[in-house]
Formats: sequence, structure tokens, C-alpha cells
Amino acid sequence: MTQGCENPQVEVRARRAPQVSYRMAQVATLLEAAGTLAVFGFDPSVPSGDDPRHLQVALASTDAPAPLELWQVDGPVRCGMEGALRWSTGGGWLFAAIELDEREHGGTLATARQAYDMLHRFVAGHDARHVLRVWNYIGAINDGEGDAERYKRFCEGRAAGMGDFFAEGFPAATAIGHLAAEHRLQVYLLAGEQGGHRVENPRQVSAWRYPRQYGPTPPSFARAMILPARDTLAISGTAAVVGHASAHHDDLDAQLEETLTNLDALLASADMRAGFDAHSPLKVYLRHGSDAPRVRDALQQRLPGVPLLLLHGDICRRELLVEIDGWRYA
Ligand code: 3EB
Repeated sequence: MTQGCENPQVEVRARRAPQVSYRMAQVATLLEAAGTLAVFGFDPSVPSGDDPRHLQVALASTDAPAPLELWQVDGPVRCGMEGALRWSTGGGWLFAAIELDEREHGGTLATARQAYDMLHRFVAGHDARHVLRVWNYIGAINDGEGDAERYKRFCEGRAAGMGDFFAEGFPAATAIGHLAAEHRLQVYLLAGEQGGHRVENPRQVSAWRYPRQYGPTPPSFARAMILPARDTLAISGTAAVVGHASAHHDDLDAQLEETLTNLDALLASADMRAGFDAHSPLKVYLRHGSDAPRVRDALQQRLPGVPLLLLHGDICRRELLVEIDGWRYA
């Protein structure tokens, strides 16, 4: 920028992270607010809106009325739709979402491949081309035996669709089974102008190194991502996995405790101060919706003041009952 500048390394200032919050409000009100990048509803029976920034997630909230999730950025936002893809961009960030019907794309594997292929081609055309965080919602995720289990087929297709776009490392991610029509695949992402810093959990084997028993293609995700300004940790779906094994099969309380231990380990691994607070929204996925009151009580005790959004969905291993993802602002 400056002529005759001695130092050719022009420092690119990283943009402030999107602010994520849960709101009891009308979708239209949130879409009109300044800097709204995306609004998520959690009622599979409601279609996504005409505004590309409104995504209706295929998972149901266990609370009625359900809160909305809001992503806000600094500055004006542009948005659009391109076929199955909806997107918005502003403040140096890009939101993109795709929904495909497995019946139209040749099944679970081929549809996941197609979704990732379309998403990375789309993202590659934008300034914000570093995919930092991805959410995957798959129908009937535990159906099928052995390598034919739908989650494992999804993992194969995801890896194929990623191609070498993620050669620098995988994004943080969540993959959860929804209970809506099983042929719906939903994938949405957050990308930024700069790469983030991947974080692994020392208590867990990195997912891409899982042994063969978990499927022919290991899951392609990082345990968490420090956003470029280092002001935020995007936390992947975290469950009671220790090493590569599921701990405390079918024991909800013990799995919840192990999950919290994993979340603490992630914060430490990211060099962030311990604990979650009123600015750290967490999403809790429950295999049994009826566990919601008990889990909410337990978490309110353990993480007082933390905004919680409880969703009814299947975890990608049959013995797991709970998984948590979310955000921690520094
Ligand atoms: C685990 O630790 C639990 O396939 O994208 C968590 C987060 C899990 C992301 C994914 C799967 C994924 O393996 C499952």
C-alpha cells in the first residue's frame, strides 16, 4: 500500500469473529438487524425462508418455543442463492449452505461428495475462501451395518468431495443425524479471508487418524479452530470419545462429564483461559429428546450462565447419547 515501504510483509488485519447468539425473536426481526449474516431455525417442519440467510435446520429443538441462532458481522451483508446453495457475505466472512436430496444424487456417499464439491468450488471464488467451520446434518445417520452405515458412507463421500481443497488441514466440524426425511443432506459452513489455527485434543486421537474399525475413510475434521483474529474458538462436535474409543456406553451422566472434560482439554490445548461464560453459546445434541430436562439441569449446574440450545439428534456412534459444540470468545 505505502510506496517505497521497506517491509514488504503488509500485515493483513484479521476481522472480528462473527458474533453468535441464541435469540427469542421473529426471523424477520433478526434478518432486519444490522450485520445479520445468518439466522438458523430449529424446526424441521418449517421450510427455509426466501431470504438466503435464513436456514431452517433439519433438527428439532427440545424447547418450545425454540430460540433462533443469530450470526452477526461488522458491516454490510450481501446474499444470494445459486440452485441448491444459499450464501451471504460481509465483514470478511462467508456463510454458505447446501441442501441436497440423496435420491437425486445417487445415495449417501455420492450426495456428500456432490455437496462438498459444490461448496468448495463456490467458496474458492470468494475472498473469504478459508473454510473454518462446517456443520453436517444427515438423515438416519446410524442406519446400515458395518461399512454400509450411513455415517461411514457420508465420511467417504465428504472426503472425496473435499478433494485437495483441504490439503492445508481440515475445518472444525459437527456431523449429527437428523430425524426428518432421511434423504435430506444439509451442510453449511463459515469461511473467512484468512486461515485459522487448528486445535486437536490431546485426550483424543485425531479423527482423521481413527483406526479402520470406524470405517474405510476416517472422519475429516479438526477438533476446534481458532479464528484468524485469535479472538474466538470454534469448537467441533465433542462427545465422550477418549483415545479413539467411546467411553461410558449408554451412560448419559458419565458421557456428559467426559464431554465436559474434553471441552476443558480443548480450551487448554488452544491456550485459552478455562471455563465457559455467558458469551459462549453451546449446542447440545441429544439422542433421546426426553433427556433434555436432565441434561439442561446438569449443564446449568456445571456451566452457570452459558447459553444452551438443546437439539434432538442422533450422534454418529450408536452408543453415544450426547454431543456438544459451540463457541468460546476469548
Ligand atoms: C467423534 O469424536 C464424535 O464427522 O464431522 C464429532 C465432530 C464427530 C465431527 C464429523 C464427528 C464429526 O468422533 C463424532
